[in-house]
Amino acid sequence: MRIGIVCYPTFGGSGVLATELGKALADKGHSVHFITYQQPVRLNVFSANIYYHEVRVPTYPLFDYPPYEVALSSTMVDVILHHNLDLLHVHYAIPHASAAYMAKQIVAKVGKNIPVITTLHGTDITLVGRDKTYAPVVTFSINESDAITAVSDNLRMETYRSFAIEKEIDVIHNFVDVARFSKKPIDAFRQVIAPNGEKILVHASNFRKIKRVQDVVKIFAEVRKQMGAKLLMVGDGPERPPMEDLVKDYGLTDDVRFLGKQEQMEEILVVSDLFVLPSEYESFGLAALEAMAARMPVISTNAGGLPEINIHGKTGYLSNIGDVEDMSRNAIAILSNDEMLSDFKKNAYEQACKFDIHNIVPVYEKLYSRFCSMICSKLPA
Ligand code: GMT
Repeated sequence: MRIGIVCYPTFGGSGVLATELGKALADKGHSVHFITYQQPVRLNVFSANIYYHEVRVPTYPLFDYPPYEVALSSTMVDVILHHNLDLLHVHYAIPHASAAYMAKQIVAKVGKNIPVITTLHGTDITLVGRDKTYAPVVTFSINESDAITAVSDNLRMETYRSFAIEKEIDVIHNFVDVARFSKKPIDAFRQVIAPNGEKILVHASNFRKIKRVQDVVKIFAEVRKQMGAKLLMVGDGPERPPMEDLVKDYGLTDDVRFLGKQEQMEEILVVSDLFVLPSEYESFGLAALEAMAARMPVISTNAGGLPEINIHGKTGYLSNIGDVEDMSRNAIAILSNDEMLSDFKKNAYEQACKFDIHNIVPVYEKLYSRFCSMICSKLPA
């Protein structure tokens, strides 16, 4: 099939998932056309089946706000027609679903039918999309999509709760390439980070308020009182300065490393012991799933879709939002008992395998085949 994928090209989970999906589809023989304003961060491979189309947004002195959505729709039209796409799969409703709707109408005028699949990822529904500035367009464009998917049962329910959606929303959980994240750890790297055998905790996010990164530092401070430990903070974002202040206030500067945005997450995760995700909301928590594939138990909140991946008392622990005391207690319990740590690591890995790329990508292919059965009868196995 010839598939157009539209996503945010940044480190956010929706862009990561969309890019990994495109790469997997290309490996299976489909032609995949990424349509984004920058090369997606995870699009770091060469494949004869992958095409990248950059959305250029011309500026003009009259515009205070360059019309990105118009440029996006126009680029979609161009790619649909010149590469004879079979379908468009847009990730994150704003503005991708409405831009796709516009493109669909334009190509229909020249007799081309392009099915549009919209995958909802989280803040497009729970935060930004709900804002009344965007809500009417979000509702309309979701309803006009030929198929709608959500990355968790929780997000599906939240979408029905917040918008007047008239169609069925299919849940297709996010996935991880388990083989990539469960590679053999490089001992030398662990030695550099934790030279005295300290336990390594990791957090990865875009450091926005919703991630409650200060809670990560508070939990780490409690762990550090009980044992030698190091904290790796991966990512960047607006909450970094107050978090750095907190690290200094606790006197933890030597034990906390800010690694910035990282493309090779697997190399960090495989040498680490515990992943901490105290978010106020996660539709899914892809970062936690990647950690689990690298055999890391997860200390998280019970918010949103997190209980769909992190199993309390098995792959990690779930606590109420902001309950730093409980999350600290759980982290210390896992890290101070080697047998328990090893059981949780094994369980985390087994749970991640349920969400392996090879199990989930065929579900997307099956969904695509609903809209182009003739073409899809020739789908690669
Ligand atoms: O978490 C973020 O702020 C980034 C956001 C995004 O849109 O890229 O992530 C959302 O989509 C991910 C992939 O489906 C999910 O794993 C994240 O849980 C979700 N984030 C939120 O719901 C806050």
